[in-house]
Amino acid sequence: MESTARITAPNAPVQLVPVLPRTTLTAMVKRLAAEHGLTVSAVTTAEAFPELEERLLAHISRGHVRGLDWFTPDRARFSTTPRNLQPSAVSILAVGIAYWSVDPGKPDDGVPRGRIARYAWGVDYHDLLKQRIRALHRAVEKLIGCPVEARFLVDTARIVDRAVAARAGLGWYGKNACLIIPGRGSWVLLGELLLDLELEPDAPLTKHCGRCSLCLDHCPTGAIVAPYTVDTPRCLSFQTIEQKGAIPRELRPLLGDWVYGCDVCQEVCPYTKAANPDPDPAFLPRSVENAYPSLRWLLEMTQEEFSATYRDTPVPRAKRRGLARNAAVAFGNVGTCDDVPFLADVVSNHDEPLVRGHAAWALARVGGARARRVLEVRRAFEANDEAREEVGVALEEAG
Ligand code: B12
Ligand code: SF4
Ligand code: SF4
Repeated sequence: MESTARITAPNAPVQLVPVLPRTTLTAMVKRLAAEHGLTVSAVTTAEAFPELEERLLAHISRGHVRGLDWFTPDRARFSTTPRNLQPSAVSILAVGIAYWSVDPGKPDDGVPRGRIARYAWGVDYHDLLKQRIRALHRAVEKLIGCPVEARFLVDTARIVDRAVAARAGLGWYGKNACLIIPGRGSWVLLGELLLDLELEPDAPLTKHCGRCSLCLDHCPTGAIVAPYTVDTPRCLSFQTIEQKGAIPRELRPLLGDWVYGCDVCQEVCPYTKAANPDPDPAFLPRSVENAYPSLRWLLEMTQEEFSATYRDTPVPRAKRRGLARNAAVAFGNVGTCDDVPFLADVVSNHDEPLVRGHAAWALARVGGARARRVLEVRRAFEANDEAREEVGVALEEAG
């Protein structure tokens, strides 16, 4: 149906706007989005998501978001009604930035190295998306010639980004719960622009995974407990980023070399594997430590080095302490008996008890009986209760 652009911003000058057919206006807004560095965009209405509310409440009651304290039933209900955020919203422009670029690969230099999830190699996508969305909003106002009331959202708990993008037809749900965007796979970060502007909604895509189950089969921890359902406490992304305390012992061997996030369920996906590279320089790692950091360096870095290396990237969310803890666990998985003296030093001297405790676990794993003497001494001298307990369990495991 051809209709005109409706501008209802409270202080909008009446009919300064050239009357544009809705489809034309929508095409112009999408073109502007692309010109402002937003790789993909699609439109849905600002109506509520009643089915999603049921899904979220069931997800919470089954314990699948345990550990995310903000993920409460109230928050879930709030997040399924976009007009709670902007009562005047008529349309939502779902946008995304593709971040798949060239993988420099883990250097083959004999240095034990960890692995950072791709989305965190370069600049923090929250800042980048917000900047680009804000610039797009200004461009839309300029196009129309009057103020447009809008709200910018990127990864807030106040709206479910994938659900909005799915209804807008930007992509479709994979069984790994990620939104798969045609031609880009799931290497796309999502955001929204709530607009007081009537745009032509797009239709949801009908595509699905078919019989494939590669992501469920390959998830290192079995966190994809059923198609489309990730059990957060088992997900390595949660454990390496959001977990502030100890990583559960049974998950530590499954962490492999991941020290920040995890990409396995995306890397094995045929649609994501076939993604077109989009070399947005913003997502390229500044140095090897931003993609494949040396585990030794992570365990020795000062706060200043941590801040300088990971400035403006998403990594500071884990804090120096969390990243070093993850490095200790990764050492337990990829280290060899040559690393025993280094790990013994970390167990004895790291300034963070959390890191000393996890290094004790790693030491027992790579050092076996050779680790016993160090661990016995540490059990006698460790002043922190939790670290001492870790040392005690590690001693039993050192055999
Ligand atoms: C909490 C959270 C997490 C948690 C929980 C993840 C989860 N799957 O629930 C943890 C910390 C584990 C996590 C991990 C990751 N996350 Co995260 N995370 C979020 C956050 C803040 C909320 C997600 C949420 O509400 N989850 C609850 C579940 C129930 O919702 P959902 O997975 O979005 O979608 C479900 C329902 O909507 C439902 N559903 C609704 N309608 C329909 C319709 C159909 C047909 C079907 C089948 C299903 C369905 O099914 C889905 C699966 O249960 C969003 C940002 C946001 N505000 O939305 C980012 C977000 C989902 N994360 C993102 C990313 C990149 C990641 C990681 C890849 C990071 C990494 N490399 O380590 C991993 C991927 C793990 C995975 N396989 O999901 C991106 C995803 C982009 C994309 N293309 O999908 C988002 C959207 C952030 C962003 N703005 O770009 N994340
Ligand atoms: S991010 Fe890693 S741990 Fe989490 S569901 Fe995907 S493969 Fe599993
Ligand atoms: S790996 Fe297979 S099942 Fe998993 S999201 Fe990709 S296509 Fe779907």
